[in-house]
Amino acid sequence: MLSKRYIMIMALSCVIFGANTYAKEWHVQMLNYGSAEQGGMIFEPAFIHAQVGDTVTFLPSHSGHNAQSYVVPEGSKQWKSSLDKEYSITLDAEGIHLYYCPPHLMMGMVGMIQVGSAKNQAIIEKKAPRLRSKMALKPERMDALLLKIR
Ligand SMILES: [Cu+2]
Repeated sequence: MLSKRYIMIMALSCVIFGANTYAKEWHVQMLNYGSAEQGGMIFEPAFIHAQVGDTVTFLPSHSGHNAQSYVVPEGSKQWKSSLDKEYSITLDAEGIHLYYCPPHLMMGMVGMIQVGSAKNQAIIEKKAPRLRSKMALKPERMDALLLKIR
């Protein structure tokens, strides 16, 4: 038999730790250059598979960048960070966020956050080509992101 005291402690632990046990904090660096293979002007990591309740924080590791949503999951609001400022979003709906760095879209600076299941994949695939057409350099980065959707 479990003692009442033990049960009480377990119940309290659930209250204190339960809600946040599985919420994860992700960090995306905004960089002027990555590895030789990645090239310049990148979000690192560029693709994240997160869950509802997780937080993603964009870090201005190098200056001159910001992040702005292009497509968000149904039920989520469009978002935009300020230049050179740390910025966090809490992922509140399942689906995919496709985002970019406005100053460096032309140089292929795009990223993707999949939250849970890829509910809006069809919309993403319909709208991605338009963003891709503005990527004068490294447009293949968009193709690579689309292939990572699960
Ligand atoms: Cu940038």
